[in-house]
Amino acid sequence: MLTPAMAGKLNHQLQEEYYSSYLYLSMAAHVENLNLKGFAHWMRVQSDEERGHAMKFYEHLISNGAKVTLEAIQQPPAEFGSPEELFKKVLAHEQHITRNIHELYALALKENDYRTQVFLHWFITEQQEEEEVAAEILARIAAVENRMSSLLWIDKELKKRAGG
Ligand code: OFO
Repeated sequence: MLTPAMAGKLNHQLQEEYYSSYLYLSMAAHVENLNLKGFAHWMRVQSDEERGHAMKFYEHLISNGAKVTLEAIQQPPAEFGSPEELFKKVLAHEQHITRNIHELYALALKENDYRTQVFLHWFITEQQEEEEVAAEILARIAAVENRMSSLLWIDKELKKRAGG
Protein backbone atom coordinates (compact mmCIF):
# COMPACT_ATOMS: atom_id res chain seq x y z
CA MET A 1 0.00 0.00 0.00
CA LEU A 2 1.35 3.42 -0.92
CA THR A 3 1.11 6.31 1.54
CA PRO A 4 -0.90 9.34 0.30
CA ALA A 5 2.35 11.34 0.17
CA MET A 6 4.04 8.72 -2.01
CA ALA A 7 0.98 8.29 -4.25
CA GLY A 8 0.85 12.08 -4.74
CA LYS A 9 4.54 12.25 -5.72
CA LEU A 10 4.23 9.26 -8.08
CA ASN A 11 1.18 10.86 -9.73
CA HIS A 12 3.19 14.03 -10.19
CA GLN A 13 6.07 12.11 -11.76
CA LEU A 14 3.59 10.48 -14.14
CA GLN A 15 2.75 14.01 -15.32
CA GLU A 16 6.47 14.92 -15.55
CA GLU A 17 7.02 11.94 -17.85
CA TYR A 18 4.13 13.04 -20.08
CA TYR A 19 5.57 16.55 -20.09
CA SER A 20 8.92 15.03 -21.14
CA SER A 21 7.15 13.34 -24.05
CA TYR A 22 5.51 16.63 -25.02
CA LEU A 23 8.82 18.50 -24.66
CA TYR A 24 10.68 16.04 -26.92
CA LEU A 25 7.88 16.21 -29.48
CA SER A 26 8.21 20.00 -29.50
CA MET A 27 11.99 19.58 -29.93
CA ALA A 28 11.26 17.20 -32.85
CA ALA A 29 9.05 19.84 -34.48
CA HIS A 30 11.82 22.43 -33.98
CA VAL A 31 14.44 20.34 -35.78
CA GLU A 32 11.97 19.28 -38.52
CA ASN A 33 11.85 22.97 -39.43
CA LEU A 34 15.66 23.07 -39.60
CA ASN A 35 15.43 20.06 -41.96
CA LEU A 36 17.50 17.93 -39.57
CA LYS A 37 15.59 14.70 -40.13
CA GLY A 38 17.94 12.50 -38.10
CA PHE A 39 17.66 14.79 -35.08
CA ALA A 40 13.87 14.82 -35.53
CA HIS A 41 13.78 11.00 -35.63
CA TRP A 42 15.84 10.81 -32.40
CA MET A 43 13.49 13.26 -30.66
CA ARG A 44 10.38 11.36 -31.81
CA VAL A 45 11.75 8.06 -30.49
CA GLN A 46 12.61 9.82 -27.22
CA SER A 47 9.09 11.28 -27.04
CA ASP A 48 7.58 7.79 -27.49
CA GLU A 49 9.85 6.35 -24.78
CA GLU A 50 8.75 9.00 -22.31
CA ARG A 51 5.11 7.96 -22.70
CA GLY A 52 6.26 4.43 -21.86
CA HIS A 53 7.91 5.80 -18.69
CA ALA A 54 4.66 7.59 -17.75
CA MET A 55 2.74 4.33 -18.11
CA LYS A 56 5.17 2.55 -15.76
CA PHE A 57 4.12 5.04 -13.04
CA TYR A 58 0.47 4.47 -13.98
CA GLU A 59 0.88 0.69 -13.60
CA HIS A 60 2.80 0.99 -10.32
CA LEU A 61 0.07 3.18 -8.81
CA ILE A 62 -2.75 0.90 -10.00
CA SER A 63 -1.09 -2.35 -8.98
CA ASN A 64 -0.52 -0.97 -5.47
CA GLY A 65 -4.13 0.03 -4.98
CA ALA A 66 -3.57 3.79 -5.36
CA LYS A 67 -5.65 6.17 -7.43
CA VAL A 68 -4.23 7.67 -10.61
CA THR A 69 -5.00 11.39 -10.76
CA LEU A 70 -3.84 13.00 -13.98
CA GLU A 71 -2.40 16.51 -13.69
CA ALA A 72 -2.47 19.14 -16.46
CA ILE A 73 0.48 19.05 -18.85
CA GLN A 74 1.98 22.49 -19.33
CA GLN A 75 2.87 23.93 -22.75
CA PRO A 76 6.52 23.24 -23.68
CA PRO A 77 8.73 25.87 -25.35
CA ALA A 78 8.63 25.94 -29.16
CA GLU A 79 12.11 27.31 -29.87
CA PHE A 80 15.34 25.59 -28.82
CA GLY A 81 18.07 27.40 -30.79
CA SER A 82 21.02 25.66 -32.46
CA PRO A 83 21.58 21.86 -32.23
CA GLU A 84 24.16 22.51 -29.48
CA GLU A 85 21.72 24.67 -27.49
CA LEU A 86 19.02 22.05 -28.05
CA PHE A 87 21.12 19.24 -26.58
CA LYS A 88 22.17 21.42 -23.63
CA LYS A 89 18.44 21.65 -22.91
CA VAL A 90 18.01 17.88 -23.32
CA LEU A 91 20.80 17.25 -20.80
CA ALA A 92 19.42 19.85 -18.34
CA HIS A 93 15.96 18.29 -18.59
CA GLU A 94 17.27 14.79 -17.93
CA GLN A 95 19.26 16.06 -14.94
CA HIS A 96 16.01 17.56 -13.62
CA ILE A 97 14.23 14.20 -14.04
CA THR A 98 17.12 12.42 -12.29
CA ARG A 99 16.73 14.77 -9.30
CA ASN A 100 12.99 13.94 -9.17
CA ILE A 101 13.67 10.19 -9.29
CA HIS A 102 16.28 10.47 -6.54
CA GLU A 103 13.87 12.47 -4.36
CA LEU A 104 11.22 9.78 -4.88
CA TYR A 105 13.74 7.13 -3.89
CA ALA A 106 14.71 9.06 -0.76
CA LEU A 107 11.02 9.19 0.21
CA ALA A 108 10.61 5.45 -0.49
CA LEU A 109 13.57 4.75 1.83
CA LYS A 110 12.15 7.02 4.54
CA GLU A 111 8.77 5.32 4.34
CA ASN A 112 10.20 1.76 4.18
CA ASP A 113 8.28 1.42 0.89
CA TYR A 114 10.22 -1.56 -0.50
CA ARG A 115 8.04 -2.03 -3.59
CA THR A 116 8.56 1.56 -4.71
CA GLN A 117 12.29 1.23 -4.07
CA VAL A 118 12.44 -1.82 -6.38
CA PHE A 119 10.22 -0.04 -8.95
CA LEU A 120 12.54 2.99 -8.99
CA HIS A 121 15.72 0.96 -9.57
CA TRP A 122 14.88 0.77 -13.29
CA PHE A 123 14.48 4.57 -13.46
CA ILE A 124 17.73 5.23 -11.61
CA THR A 125 19.65 3.18 -14.20
CA GLU A 126 17.65 4.63 -17.08
CA GLN A 127 18.38 8.21 -16.01
CA GLN A 128 22.10 7.48 -15.78
CA GLU A 129 22.00 6.15 -19.35
CA GLU A 130 19.92 9.06 -20.64
CA GLU A 131 22.29 11.63 -19.14
CA GLU A 132 25.30 9.79 -20.60
CA VAL A 133 23.74 9.64 -24.09
CA ALA A 134 22.73 13.33 -24.04
CA ALA A 135 26.21 14.39 -22.82
CA GLU A 136 27.89 12.30 -25.54
CA ILE A 137 25.73 13.75 -28.33
CA LEU A 138 26.33 17.25 -26.97
CA ALA A 139 30.11 16.68 -26.96
CA ARG A 140 29.99 15.44 -30.57
CA ILE A 141 27.97 18.47 -31.70
CA ALA A 142 30.34 20.82 -29.85
CA ALA A 143 33.34 19.18 -31.58
CA VAL A 144 31.74 19.69 -35.01
CA GLU A 145 30.88 23.31 -34.21
CA ASN A 146 34.46 23.94 -32.99
CA ARG A 147 35.84 22.54 -36.24
CA MET A 148 33.46 24.75 -38.20
CA SER A 149 34.49 27.88 -36.31
CA SER A 150 38.20 27.00 -36.77
CA LEU A 151 37.55 26.61 -40.51
CA LEU A 152 35.75 29.95 -40.62
CA TRP A 153 38.67 31.56 -38.73
CA ILE A 154 41.18 30.18 -41.30
CA ASP A 155 38.90 31.39 -44.08
CA LYS A 156 38.93 34.90 -42.58
CA GLU A 157 42.72 34.81 -42.29
CA LEU A 158 43.10 33.71 -45.92
CA LYS A 159 41.03 36.70 -47.01
CA LYS A 160 43.79 38.98 -45.67
CA ARG A 161 46.31 37.85 -48.32
CA ALA A 162 47.67 40.81 -50.25
CA GLY A 163 48.08 40.50 -54.02
CA GLY A 164 51.33 40.90 -56.00
FE1 OFO B 1 13.88 11.00 -19.96
O1 OFO B 1 13.45 9.63 -18.91
FE2 OFO B 1 11.74 9.51 -18.43
O2 OFO B 1 12.16 9.02 -16.78
